[in-house]
Amino acid sequence: MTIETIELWRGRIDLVSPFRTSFGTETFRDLLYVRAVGDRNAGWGECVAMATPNYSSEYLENCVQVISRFLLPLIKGDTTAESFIATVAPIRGNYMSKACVESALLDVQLRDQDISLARFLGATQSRVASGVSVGIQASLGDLVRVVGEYIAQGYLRIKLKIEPGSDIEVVHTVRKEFGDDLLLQVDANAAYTRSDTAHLKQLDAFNLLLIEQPLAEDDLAGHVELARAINTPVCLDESITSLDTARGALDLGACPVINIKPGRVGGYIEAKKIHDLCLARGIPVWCGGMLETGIGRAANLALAALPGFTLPGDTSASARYFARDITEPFVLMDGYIDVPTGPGIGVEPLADMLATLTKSATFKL
Ligand code: NPG
Repeated sequence: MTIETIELWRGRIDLVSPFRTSFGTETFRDLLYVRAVGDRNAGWGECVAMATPNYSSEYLENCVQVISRFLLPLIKGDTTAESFIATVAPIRGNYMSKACVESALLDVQLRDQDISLARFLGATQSRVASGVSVGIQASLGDLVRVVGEYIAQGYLRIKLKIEPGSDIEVVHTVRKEFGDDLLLQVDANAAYTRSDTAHLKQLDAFNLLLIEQPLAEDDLAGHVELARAINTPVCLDESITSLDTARGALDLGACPVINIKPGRVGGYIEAKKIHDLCLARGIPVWCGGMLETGIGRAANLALAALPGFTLPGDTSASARYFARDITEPFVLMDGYIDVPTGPGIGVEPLADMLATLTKSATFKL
Protein backbone atom coordinates (compact mmCIF):
# COMPACT_ATOMS: atom_id res chain seq x y z
CA MET A 1 0.00 0.00 0.00
CA THR A 2 1.15 3.51 -0.75
CA ILE A 3 -0.63 6.55 0.65
CA GLU A 4 -0.59 9.30 -1.94
CA THR A 5 -2.75 12.07 -0.55
CA ILE A 6 -4.43 13.04 2.69
CA GLU A 7 -7.55 15.20 2.59
CA LEU A 8 -9.40 17.07 5.31
CA TRP A 9 -13.16 17.29 4.97
CA ARG A 10 -15.40 19.63 6.96
CA GLY A 11 -19.13 19.79 7.45
CA ARG A 12 -21.99 20.30 9.81
CA ILE A 13 -25.03 18.20 10.60
CA ASP A 14 -28.08 19.01 12.74
CA LEU A 15 -29.04 16.78 15.66
CA VAL A 16 -32.66 15.62 15.71
CA SER A 17 -33.00 17.10 19.21
CA PRO A 18 -30.78 19.25 21.45
CA PHE A 19 -28.43 17.23 23.65
CA ARG A 20 -27.76 18.85 27.03
CA THR A 21 -24.98 17.71 29.33
CA SER A 22 -23.50 19.23 32.49
CA PHE A 23 -21.08 21.18 30.27
CA GLY A 24 -23.33 22.51 27.53
CA THR A 25 -25.99 21.93 24.89
CA GLU A 26 -25.28 20.55 21.42
CA THR A 27 -27.83 21.24 18.68
CA PHE A 28 -25.61 20.32 15.75
CA ARG A 29 -22.34 18.55 15.13
CA ASP A 30 -19.37 20.24 13.48
CA LEU A 31 -17.68 17.58 11.40
CA LEU A 32 -14.06 16.90 10.58
CA TYR A 33 -12.92 13.85 8.65
CA VAL A 34 -9.55 12.72 7.40
CA ARG A 35 -9.52 10.84 4.09
CA ALA A 36 -6.37 8.87 3.32
CA VAL A 37 -6.07 8.17 -0.39
CA GLY A 38 -3.89 5.22 -1.31
CA ASP A 39 -2.88 3.74 -4.65
CA ARG A 40 -5.72 1.19 -4.45
CA ASN A 41 -8.26 2.37 -1.89
CA ALA A 42 -9.18 5.35 0.26
CA GLY A 43 -10.03 5.35 3.97
CA TRP A 44 -12.03 7.64 6.24
CA GLY A 45 -11.52 8.70 9.85
CA GLU A 46 -13.87 10.89 11.90
CA CYS A 47 -12.67 13.36 14.50
CA VAL A 48 -14.71 13.17 17.72
CA ALA A 49 -13.72 16.58 19.09
CA MET A 50 -16.50 19.06 19.81
CA ALA A 51 -16.45 22.68 18.67
CA THR A 52 -15.54 23.88 22.17
CA PRO A 53 -13.07 22.53 24.77
CA ASN A 54 -15.66 21.62 27.42
CA TYR A 55 -15.78 17.83 27.33
CA SER A 56 -11.99 17.81 27.27
CA SER A 57 -9.24 20.27 26.34
CA GLU A 58 -9.41 19.24 22.68
CA TYR A 59 -11.65 21.05 20.23
CA LEU A 60 -12.25 20.84 16.53
CA GLU A 61 -10.35 23.85 15.18
CA ASN A 62 -7.40 22.84 17.31
CA CYS A 63 -7.54 19.35 15.83
CA VAL A 64 -7.43 20.85 12.32
CA GLN A 65 -4.26 22.68 13.35
CA VAL A 66 -2.64 19.71 15.07
CA ILE A 67 -3.45 17.34 12.23
CA SER A 68 -2.30 19.75 9.51
CA ARG A 69 0.79 21.17 11.17
CA PHE A 70 2.13 18.30 13.26
CA LEU A 71 0.66 14.92 12.32
CA LEU A 72 0.33 14.88 8.54
CA PRO A 73 3.93 16.10 7.93
CA LEU A 74 5.10 12.90 9.68
CA ILE A 75 3.21 10.64 7.27
CA LYS A 76 5.01 9.07 4.33
CA GLY A 77 3.73 6.88 1.54
CA ASP A 78 4.49 3.69 3.45
CA THR A 79 3.12 4.84 6.82
CA THR A 80 0.69 2.36 8.38
CA ALA A 81 -1.65 2.88 11.33
CA GLU A 82 0.87 1.04 13.51
CA SER A 83 3.92 3.01 12.35
CA PHE A 84 1.91 6.25 12.59
CA ILE A 85 1.33 5.64 16.30
CA ALA A 86 5.03 5.15 16.92
CA THR A 87 5.97 8.16 14.78
CA VAL A 88 3.61 10.59 16.50
CA ALA A 89 4.44 9.41 20.03
CA PRO A 90 6.69 12.46 20.70
CA ILE A 91 3.66 14.72 20.17
CA ARG A 92 1.97 14.93 23.55
CA GLY A 93 -1.73 14.42 24.11
CA ASN A 94 -3.97 15.42 21.20
CA TYR A 95 -5.63 12.03 21.32
CA MET A 96 -8.62 12.99 19.19
CA SER A 97 -6.41 14.31 16.40
CA LYS A 98 -4.25 11.20 16.46
CA ALA A 99 -7.27 8.90 16.54
CA CYS A 100 -8.82 10.59 13.52
CA VAL A 101 -5.72 10.10 11.37
CA GLU A 102 -5.10 6.58 12.70
CA SER A 103 -8.68 5.59 11.78
CA ALA A 104 -8.27 6.77 8.20
CA LEU A 105 -4.97 4.90 7.85
CA LEU A 106 -6.49 1.75 9.34
CA ASP A 107 -9.47 1.96 7.02
CA VAL A 108 -7.36 2.23 3.87
CA GLN A 109 -4.88 -0.47 4.83
CA LEU A 110 -7.59 -2.93 5.86
CA ARG A 111 -9.47 -2.26 2.62
CA ASP A 112 -6.26 -3.12 0.75
CA GLN A 113 -6.03 -6.35 2.76
CA ASP A 114 -9.77 -7.04 2.34
CA ILE A 115 -10.20 -7.39 6.12
CA SER A 116 -12.91 -5.77 8.23
CA LEU A 117 -11.91 -3.60 11.17
CA ALA A 118 -13.96 -5.90 13.40
CA ARG A 119 -11.92 -8.92 12.32
CA PHE A 120 -8.64 -7.00 12.60
CA LEU A 121 -9.47 -5.99 16.19
CA GLY A 122 -10.56 -9.50 17.19
CA ALA A 123 -14.33 -9.07 17.34
CA THR A 124 -16.34 -12.03 18.59
CA GLN A 125 -19.86 -10.61 18.20
CA SER A 126 -21.75 -9.93 14.98
CA ARG A 127 -24.09 -7.43 16.62
CA VAL A 128 -23.74 -5.06 19.53
CA ALA A 129 -26.16 -4.39 22.39
CA SER A 130 -27.24 -0.80 22.14
CA GLY A 131 -27.85 1.72 24.89
CA VAL A 132 -28.82 5.35 24.59
CA SER A 133 -27.65 8.50 26.33
CA VAL A 134 -30.44 10.84 27.45
CA GLY A 135 -29.57 14.51 27.85
CA ILE A 136 -30.68 16.67 30.76
CA GLN A 137 -34.35 17.54 30.15
CA ALA A 138 -36.29 20.72 30.87
CA SER A 139 -38.78 18.90 33.12
CA LEU A 140 -39.35 15.49 34.71
CA GLY A 141 -42.34 15.09 32.40
CA ASP A 142 -40.12 15.54 29.35
CA LEU A 143 -37.65 13.07 30.84
CA VAL A 144 -40.27 10.35 31.30
CA ARG A 145 -41.57 10.91 27.76
CA VAL A 146 -38.10 10.78 26.16
CA VAL A 147 -36.96 7.73 28.14
CA GLY A 148 -40.26 5.99 27.35
CA GLU A 149 -39.75 6.60 23.63
CA TYR A 150 -36.25 5.13 23.67
CA ILE A 151 -37.42 2.08 25.62
CA ALA A 152 -40.24 1.61 23.11
CA GLN A 153 -37.67 1.70 20.31
CA GLY A 154 -35.88 -1.18 21.98
CA TYR A 155 -32.80 0.36 23.58
CA LEU A 156 -31.43 -2.09 26.12
CA ARG A 157 -29.96 0.40 28.56
CA ILE A 158 -30.62 4.01 29.47
CA LYS A 159 -27.94 6.49 30.49
CA LEU A 160 -29.13 9.67 32.18
CA LYS A 161 -27.00 12.79 32.11
CA ILE A 162 -26.91 14.36 35.56
CA GLU A 163 -25.55 17.50 37.18
CA PRO A 164 -25.88 19.09 40.64
CA GLY A 165 -29.55 20.03 41.04
CA SER A 166 -30.69 17.46 38.49
CA ASP A 167 -29.70 14.05 39.76
CA ILE A 168 -31.35 12.11 42.60
CA GLU A 169 -34.89 13.10 41.68
CA VAL A 170 -34.19 12.39 38.01
CA VAL A 171 -33.05 8.85 38.76
CA HIS A 172 -35.84 8.30 41.28
CA THR A 173 -38.43 9.38 38.69
CA VAL A 174 -37.12 7.05 35.97
CA ARG A 175 -36.88 4.09 38.37
CA LYS A 176 -40.41 4.70 39.66
CA GLU A 177 -41.83 5.03 36.16
CA PHE A 178 -39.97 2.20 34.38
CA GLY A 179 -39.24 -0.27 37.17
CA ASP A 180 -36.26 -2.00 38.73
CA ASP A 181 -35.39 -4.20 35.75
CA LEU A 182 -34.41 -1.32 33.47
CA LEU A 183 -30.64 -1.22 32.95
CA LEU A 184 -29.90 2.31 34.13
CA GLN A 185 -26.75 4.35 34.61
CA VAL A 186 -25.83 8.01 35.05
CA ASP A 187 -23.15 10.28 33.60
CA ALA A 188 -21.98 13.42 35.40
CA ASN A 189 -19.26 14.59 32.97
CA ALA A 190 -17.09 15.67 35.90
CA ALA A 191 -19.72 17.98 37.41
CA TYR A 192 -19.18 17.04 41.08
CA THR A 193 -16.44 17.45 43.67
CA ARG A 194 -15.26 15.33 46.56
CA SER A 195 -17.51 17.33 48.90
CA ASP A 196 -20.54 15.80 47.11
CA THR A 197 -19.80 12.27 48.36
CA ALA A 198 -22.73 12.10 50.81
CA HIS A 199 -25.05 13.49 48.16
CA LEU A 200 -23.93 10.97 45.53
CA LYS A 201 -24.31 8.16 48.06
CA GLN A 202 -28.08 8.64 47.76
CA LEU A 203 -27.78 7.10 44.29
CA ASP A 204 -27.00 3.77 45.97
CA ALA A 205 -30.74 3.33 46.54
CA PHE A 206 -31.43 2.93 42.81
CA ASN A 207 -29.36 -0.09 41.80
CA LEU A 208 -27.55 1.72 38.98
CA LEU A 209 -25.15 -0.09 36.67
CA LEU A 210 -22.65 2.69 37.29
CA ILE A 211 -21.97 6.38 37.74
CA GLU A 212 -19.75 7.73 35.00
CA GLN A 213 -17.04 10.35 35.58
CA PRO A 214 -18.46 12.01 38.70
CA LEU A 215 -15.34 14.10 39.45
CA ALA A 216 -12.78 16.11 37.52
CA GLU A 217 -10.74 14.39 34.83
CA ASP A 218 -7.49 14.72 36.79
CA ASP A 219 -8.87 13.80 40.23
CA LEU A 220 -8.00 10.11 40.24
CA ALA A 221 -7.45 10.12 43.99
CA GLY A 222 -10.90 11.60 44.46
CA HIS A 223 -12.41 8.80 42.40
CA VAL A 224 -10.58 6.25 44.56
CA GLU A 225 -12.10 7.84 47.66
CA LEU A 226 -15.56 8.04 46.13
CA ALA A 227 -15.41 4.46 44.84
CA ARG A 228 -14.77 3.32 48.42
CA ALA A 229 -17.53 5.48 49.87
CA ILE A 230 -20.45 4.58 47.58
CA ASN A 231 -21.86 1.25 46.39
CA THR A 232 -22.72 2.43 42.88
CA PRO A 233 -19.81 1.32 40.66
CA VAL A 234 -17.67 4.24 39.50
CA CYS A 235 -16.85 4.26 35.77
CA LEU A 236 -14.23 6.55 34.27
CA ASP A 237 -14.50 8.26 30.89
CA GLU A 238 -12.64 11.59 30.58
CA SER A 239 -9.87 10.45 32.98
CA ILE A 240 -8.84 7.52 30.77
CA THR A 241 -6.72 8.82 27.90
CA SER A 242 -4.34 5.91 27.33
CA LEU A 243 -3.39 2.37 28.31
CA ASP A 244 -1.18 3.86 31.02
CA THR A 245 -3.93 5.96 32.59
CA ALA A 246 -6.27 2.96 32.43
CA ARG A 247 -3.74 0.73 34.18
CA GLY A 248 -3.04 3.42 36.77
CA ALA A 249 -6.74 3.92 37.51
CA LEU A 250 -7.24 0.17 37.91
CA ASP A 251 -4.14 -0.23 40.09
CA LEU A 252 -5.37 2.53 42.38
CA GLY A 253 -8.89 1.13 42.58
CA ALA A 254 -10.43 4.26 41.05
CA CYS A 255 -13.01 2.38 38.98
CA PRO A 256 -14.43 -1.13 38.57
CA VAL A 257 -15.72 -0.25 35.04
CA ILE A 258 -14.22 1.68 32.12
CA ASN A 259 -15.85 3.50 29.21
CA ILE A 260 -13.60 3.09 26.17
CA LYS A 261 -13.82 5.80 23.51
CA PRO A 262 -11.25 5.31 20.75
CA GLY A 263 -11.18 9.04 20.01
CA ARG A 264 -10.33 9.85 23.62
CA VAL A 265 -7.40 7.42 23.82
CA GLY A 266 -5.65 8.13 20.51
CA GLY A 267 -7.27 5.46 18.35
CA TYR A 268 -8.53 1.93 17.87
CA ILE A 269 -5.22 0.18 18.47
CA GLU A 270 -4.81 1.84 21.90
CA ALA A 271 -8.49 1.18 22.62
CA LYS A 272 -7.96 -2.52 21.95
CA LYS A 273 -4.99 -2.54 24.33
CA ILE A 274 -7.17 -1.05 27.07
CA HIS A 275 -9.84 -3.65 26.29
CA ASP A 276 -7.28 -6.44 26.53
CA LEU A 277 -5.97 -5.16 29.87
CA CYS A 278 -9.50 -4.92 31.27
CA LEU A 279 -10.44 -8.36 29.96
CA ALA A 280 -7.39 -9.88 31.63
CA ARG A 281 -8.32 -8.19 34.91
CA GLY A 282 -12.03 -9.00 34.77
CA ILE A 283 -13.00 -5.32 34.40
CA PRO A 284 -16.13 -4.85 32.25
CA VAL A 285 -15.90 -2.20 29.54
CA TRP A 286 -18.37 -0.50 27.21
CA CYS A 287 -18.02 1.73 24.20
CA GLY A 288 -18.85 5.39 24.65
CA GLY A 289 -20.05 7.77 21.98
CA MET A 290 -19.29 11.30 20.85
CA LEU A 291 -22.31 11.92 18.63
CA GLU A 292 -20.42 10.36 15.73
CA THR A 293 -21.82 10.09 12.23
CA GLY A 294 -21.78 6.73 10.45
CA ILE A 295 -18.03 6.85 9.80
CA GLY A 296 -17.03 6.91 13.47
CA ARG A 297 -20.04 4.81 14.49
CA ALA A 298 -19.05 1.98 12.11
CA ALA A 299 -15.58 1.83 13.64
CA ASN A 300 -16.95 2.00 17.20
CA LEU A 301 -19.28 -0.92 16.48
CA ALA A 302 -16.30 -2.98 15.33
CA LEU A 303 -14.54 -2.26 18.61
CA ALA A 304 -17.66 -2.84 20.71
CA ALA A 305 -17.87 -6.36 19.23
CA LEU A 306 -14.78 -7.46 21.19
CA PRO A 307 -15.42 -9.98 23.99
CA GLY A 308 -14.73 -7.64 26.93
CA PHE A 309 -17.51 -5.24 25.93
CA THR A 310 -20.07 -6.86 28.20
CA LEU A 311 -22.15 -3.75 28.92
CA PRO A 312 -24.36 -2.03 26.30
CA GLY A 313 -22.62 1.04 24.89
CA ASP A 314 -23.63 4.51 23.69
CA THR A 315 -23.58 3.05 20.19
CA SER A 316 -27.10 4.09 19.28
CA ALA A 317 -28.81 3.98 15.90
CA SER A 318 -28.26 6.79 13.37
CA ALA A 319 -31.86 7.98 13.84
CA ARG A 320 -31.15 8.85 17.49
CA TYR A 321 -28.85 11.62 16.23
CA PHE A 322 -29.56 12.65 12.64
CA ALA A 323 -32.48 12.87 10.22
CA ARG A 324 -30.09 11.51 7.60
CA ASP A 325 -26.67 10.08 8.47
CA ILE A 326 -23.54 10.66 6.37
CA THR A 327 -23.45 6.90 5.61
CA GLU A 328 -26.16 4.30 5.20
CA PRO A 329 -27.97 4.51 8.55
CA PHE A 330 -27.24 2.14 11.42
CA VAL A 331 -30.52 0.63 12.51
CA LEU A 332 -31.65 -0.77 15.85
CA MET A 333 -33.00 -4.32 15.63
CA ASP A 334 -34.32 -5.89 18.83
CA GLY A 335 -31.97 -3.66 20.81
CA TYR A 336 -28.88 -4.53 18.75
CA ILE A 337 -26.97 -2.97 15.87
CA ASP A 338 -25.16 -5.10 13.31
CA VAL A 339 -21.39 -4.83 13.14
CA PRO A 340 -20.21 -3.90 9.61
CA THR A 341 -18.59 -6.81 7.81
CA GLY A 342 -17.10 -5.13 4.71
CA PRO A 343 -13.41 -4.31 4.35
CA GLY A 344 -12.07 -1.57 6.66
CA ILE A 345 -14.82 0.25 8.53
CA GLY A 346 -17.27 -1.18 5.97
CA VAL A 347 -19.08 2.07 5.16
CA GLU A 348 -18.53 5.21 3.10
CA PRO A 349 -20.25 8.59 2.86
CA LEU A 350 -23.35 8.55 0.67
CA ALA A 351 -22.86 10.57 -2.51
CA ASP A 352 -25.51 13.17 -1.66
CA MET A 353 -24.21 13.56 1.89
CA LEU A 354 -20.63 13.84 0.66
CA ALA A 355 -21.88 16.72 -1.46
CA THR A 356 -22.83 18.55 1.77
CA LEU A 357 -19.21 18.32 2.99
CA THR A 358 -16.30 20.49 1.90
CA LYS A 359 -12.81 19.30 1.12
CA SER A 360 -10.88 21.95 3.05
CA ALA A 361 -7.29 20.83 2.48
CA THR A 362 -5.26 18.37 0.42
CA PHE A 363 -1.78 17.21 1.41
CA LYS A 364 0.31 15.46 -1.22
CA LEU A 365 2.81 13.03 0.30
O1 NPG B 1 -24.57 8.66 21.90
O2 NPG B 1 -22.78 9.42 20.92
C1 NPG B 1 -23.61 9.42 21.82
C2 NPG B 1 -23.44 10.41 22.94
C3 NPG B 1 -23.11 9.72 24.19
O3 NPG B 1 -23.44 10.88 26.22
C4 NPG B 1 -22.73 10.69 25.25
N1 NPG B 1 -21.59 11.34 25.06
O4 NPG B 1 -19.77 12.44 27.85
O5 NPG B 1 -20.01 10.54 26.94
C5 NPG B 1 -20.23 11.74 26.97
C6 NPG B 1 -21.16 12.34 25.95
C7 NPG B 1 -20.71 13.51 25.18
C8 NPG B 1 -21.66 14.22 24.51
C9 NPG B 1 -19.43 13.90 25.09
C10 NPG B 1 -21.33 15.33 23.79
C11 NPG B 1 -19.08 15.01 24.35
C12 NPG B 1 -20.05 15.72 23.72
